[in-house]
Amino acid sequence: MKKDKTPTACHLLLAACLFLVNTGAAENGHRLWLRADTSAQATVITSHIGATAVIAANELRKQWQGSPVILSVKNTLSIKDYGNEGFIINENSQKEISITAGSEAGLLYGAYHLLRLQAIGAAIGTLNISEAPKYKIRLLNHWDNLDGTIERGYAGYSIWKWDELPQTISPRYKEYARANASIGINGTVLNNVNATPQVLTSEMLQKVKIIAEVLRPYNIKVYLSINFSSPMALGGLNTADPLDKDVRQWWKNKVKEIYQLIPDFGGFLVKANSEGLPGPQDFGRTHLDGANMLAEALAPHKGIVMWRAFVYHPTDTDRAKQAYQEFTPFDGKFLPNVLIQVKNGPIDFQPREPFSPLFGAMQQTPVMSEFQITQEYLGFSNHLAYLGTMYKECLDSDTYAHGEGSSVAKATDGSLFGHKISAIAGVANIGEDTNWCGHHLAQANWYAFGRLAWNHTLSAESISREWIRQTFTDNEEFITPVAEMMMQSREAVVNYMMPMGLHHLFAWGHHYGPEPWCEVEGARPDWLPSYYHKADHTGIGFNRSSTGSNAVAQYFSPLREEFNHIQSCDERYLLWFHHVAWDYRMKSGRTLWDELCYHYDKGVQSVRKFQKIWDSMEPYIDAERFAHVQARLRIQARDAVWWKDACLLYFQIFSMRHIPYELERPVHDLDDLKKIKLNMTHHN
Ligand code: GCV
Repeated sequence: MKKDKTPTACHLLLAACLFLVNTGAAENGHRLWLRADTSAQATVITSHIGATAVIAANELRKQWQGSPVILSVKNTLSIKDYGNEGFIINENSQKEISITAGSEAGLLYGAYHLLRLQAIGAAIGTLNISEAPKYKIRLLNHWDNLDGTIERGYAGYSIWKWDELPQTISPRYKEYARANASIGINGTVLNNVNATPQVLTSEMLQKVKIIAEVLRPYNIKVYLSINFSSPMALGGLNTADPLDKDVRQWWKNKVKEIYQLIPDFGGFLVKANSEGLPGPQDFGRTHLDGANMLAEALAPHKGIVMWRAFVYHPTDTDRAKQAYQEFTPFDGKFLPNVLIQVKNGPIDFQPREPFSPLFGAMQQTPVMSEFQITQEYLGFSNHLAYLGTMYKECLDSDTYAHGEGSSVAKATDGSLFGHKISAIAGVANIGEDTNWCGHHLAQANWYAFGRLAWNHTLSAESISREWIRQTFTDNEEFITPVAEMMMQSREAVVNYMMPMGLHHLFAWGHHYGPEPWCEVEGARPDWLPSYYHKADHTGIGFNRSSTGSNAVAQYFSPLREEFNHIQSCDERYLLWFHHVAWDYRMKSGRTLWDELCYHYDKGVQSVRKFQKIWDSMEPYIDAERFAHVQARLRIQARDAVWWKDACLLYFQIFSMRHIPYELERPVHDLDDLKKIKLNMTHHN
């Protein structure tokens, strides 16, 4: 019989499917790194019926492709070593796998661990694993406002739909909880540290309660940022003085109300007397008085206070020294449920800063680090900047607090100073964009933060590789070059924005583009770039050595001396600590000016290289994500040239030297660049 050559609907469908396989199926990135096949039907045995154990079992049933798994919670001594959230995974001679933990939360993390091993092709050989988180509290900080906007958010509006709550529960909440649990995040601060008192109204708390209920089975507690003047704004009191008896009672009542609704509420995050926010100093009191008052209200419920050290006054002395000066005198005086939350660097999430000297200096108070996952100063969600390397750079920095080997990680995870509580926070880059983070590759920063919060000894590279493999493909032809590109990406941003310790060269009104020349009449000096770069005809950089502001003295020896001397100072921080002559000889043999030009140029060339790498990756992944990242890299390449030209042409006014002839020439005129005003509204 002659075959009919006319294509049927079936043929067309098949052709369409083959086309999609070849080119990569349409893909919007919504599934993050959680892409395992869910048709596994694994045998999972457990007698635990709590919601968290049920999630663990169901995740395994749907995704685990191997031997039967037995889940059990035990309180044996061997398990206690792994803390409440740790787990042990073993395989016996009958090829049964057991996940044993001290709590259902441990089972959940064990299940996700096993599934991750499977997803990255590492669930091989006889399994014999034990894990416990390095930090007890692993938090996201959302800078989400109650009106749905997000401060420094670049992935759309907030995922928290306060208008719809408590009646309507967005399916996103559960997806969010699952993604976080899969990387070990166990807490989230729902609202902006620039907090409105309204977050504590009874009506709002009913809404918070609903979110807490969705997150709870995933072992995620909710926390809130509070406004220090809430007793006045909400309670009608005429003061918020932390030593006032009525104020103290108001907070106790409010806390009680919260715990009646949310019995496992985590606690408060507080930004006080910082950037115009109210605080105890408004009433002649101290950070200590304020933090301890809240701690006292929360303690009976096992809640904590995370009091931020991001404080600085509008003076013309060195802003980098202020937090240390304000907080170290209170060391040892805070109540046991207070943690001091410190940004990774002494200023403010710049592309590169040395670690804050508060890490290591406050030894009798638990200090937690705050990292930015959102890229406020790193090109928003337009630029590729894999931050695993940046988090590691800070966590691995040696504070020398107890001699060599006193890393920031050890100074904050409780091990160096013997603290019972330990925490780490990351300012979320999550919004309602379909792909959650704006840039597909920015999902890696959320992932890397979670993985390092669980285990800060992991390498940034191994995290990037496991993330790529789960998110895109197991093809090494893709993983290796993309991982290399990610590993170099943050350094590239530092190079084209502010290399060698330069900082805060951002435009007024937003933190996206360059404006090293920015002068605003009447503005606080420490919100202006010239306060930081101090470029003049003799050189450039902020003298924080012993002949200058002496900020180096806030570090322990021998780091203090290392930073203090221009010859021994790590060149990555040179202009952070020194005002350096334009013809100073760098280790490369070049003059400072030439070296600066080389760094800016290198930043631009790196992004060009990323474009080439990415374009050659087209055959390996779906067309949609490929095109999206490609478009973002184009923006980044243009922005990198903008940054380079703006900074070099401007600093050239002072250096009066030419850009080395072998480097790319500027393509912009300084006067044109000075006219650029982006339409983004925000203070400084
Ligand atoms: C939440 C910087 C940011 C502000 C942010 C502040 C903070 O100044 O620009 O948007 O406010 O840090 O961390 O409190």
